[in-house]
Amino acid sequence: EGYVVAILGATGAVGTRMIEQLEASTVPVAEIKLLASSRSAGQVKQFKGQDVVIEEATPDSFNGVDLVLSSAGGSVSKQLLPEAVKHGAVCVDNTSAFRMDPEVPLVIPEVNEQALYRHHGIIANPNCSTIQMVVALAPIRQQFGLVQVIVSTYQAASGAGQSALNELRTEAAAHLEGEEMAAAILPTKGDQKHYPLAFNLLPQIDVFEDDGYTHEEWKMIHETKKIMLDDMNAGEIKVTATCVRVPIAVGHGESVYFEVADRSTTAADIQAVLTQAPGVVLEDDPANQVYPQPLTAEGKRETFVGRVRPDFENPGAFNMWVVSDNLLKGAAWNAVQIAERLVADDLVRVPVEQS
Ligand code: 11C
Repeated sequence: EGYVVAILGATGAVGTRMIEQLEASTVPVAEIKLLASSRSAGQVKQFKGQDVVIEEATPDSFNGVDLVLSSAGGSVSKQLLPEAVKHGAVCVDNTSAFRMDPEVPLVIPEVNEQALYRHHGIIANPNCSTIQMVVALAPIRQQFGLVQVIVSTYQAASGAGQSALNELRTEAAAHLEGEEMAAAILPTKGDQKHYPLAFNLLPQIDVFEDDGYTHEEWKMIHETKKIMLDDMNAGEIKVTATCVRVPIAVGHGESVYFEVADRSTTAADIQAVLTQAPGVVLEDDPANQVYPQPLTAEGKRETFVGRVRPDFENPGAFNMWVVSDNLLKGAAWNAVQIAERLVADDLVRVPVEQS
C-alpha cells in the first residue's frame, strides 16, 4: 500500500534531508528509489531502517515511479523530469529549472496550496530565502495588504551545497592555524573568481545579472511576486533584495522591511497575526533577549520571526527578523510537505494530456 517514491540527488545536502523528512512524513511509501549521478551509484543509504542501494539516474529510472522529489541541480532536472512525467510520475523539483514557467505551480503549502490543482506533472519548490520570507509575509499581506518589501539576507554556506559547507570548514580550520585559506567554490561555482567565506562576508550569491543584481536577488524578487500574486485580484507588491553569504553552516537570516496598505496597523497587530500564522513561530521578546537565531532554528521545520518593530518615519512600515533552516523549510521539508498535500488531495497523478 502506498506510492513508489524516487529521490533524485539523494546524496546531496538537501537530498539526504529529503530522505529523513520523507521518513517522518505522512506520505505512504511502498517503495523508495534513491537516484544520483554515476559517481554515487552503488553507495548504500538507509530508509526506515532498510538498506537502499543508490542507482544512477537515467530516463528509465522512472519506470513505475509515482512521485519524484528532485534536488540534483537545474540541468539534471531539465533533462530528467520531463522524462519522469512521461513515465507518469509527479515531480516536486527543488531546483530553479521550472520555477518561472507559467505552467508550473511554485508552491509554499501554507501560502498557495491551491496552485497544486493546476499542476501538469511538475511542481516547483521555491528558493530557500524566498520561502522563509514569504511564509512570514503572506499572512501579514492577507490581513493588512502589502505594498513594499526591502530584504537583506544573511545566508548560510549550506545553501550552496555540501561542498561549499565543507569549504567553509576547511577555510576556518586553516585560518585558525594561521594558514592561507584556499577558496575554489564560493561565492558561486558559476563564476570566475573565488573568495574565502570564513571570517568574511560575500555580497554575491549566484552570478550577476546585467542590471547589477545577483541571480539570487532576482529569484527573491520574482519568485515572491509569483507566489504571493497567485491569487485573484492580487494587485502589485514592490520587492527589492540584497543577498549576502555569511560564514555559518545552516540557517538563513533575513532583515525584512515592509509596508502594509492599512497604515493604522500596529506592531502588536503584526505580532498577533504571526502568532496564528501556519508554519510560523514568533520569538519576539526583546526585554528577555528572545529572538530567532540560526543555531536554534537548525533541524526545525518552522520559520522563526522576531524583532517586529515599527519604522519611526513611515506609518504602516515595519522591520522584522526572519530565520529558518534553509535545508528544511527552505528545501527538503517544503518539498515533502508539498508531497503530503498532493497525497491528501489525491493529486499524485499526471493529467491525461501530459502522459
Ligand atoms: C543559496 N538560496 O543559499 C541558494 C540555494 O535556487 O534553489 C538555493 C538555490 C535554488 O545559495
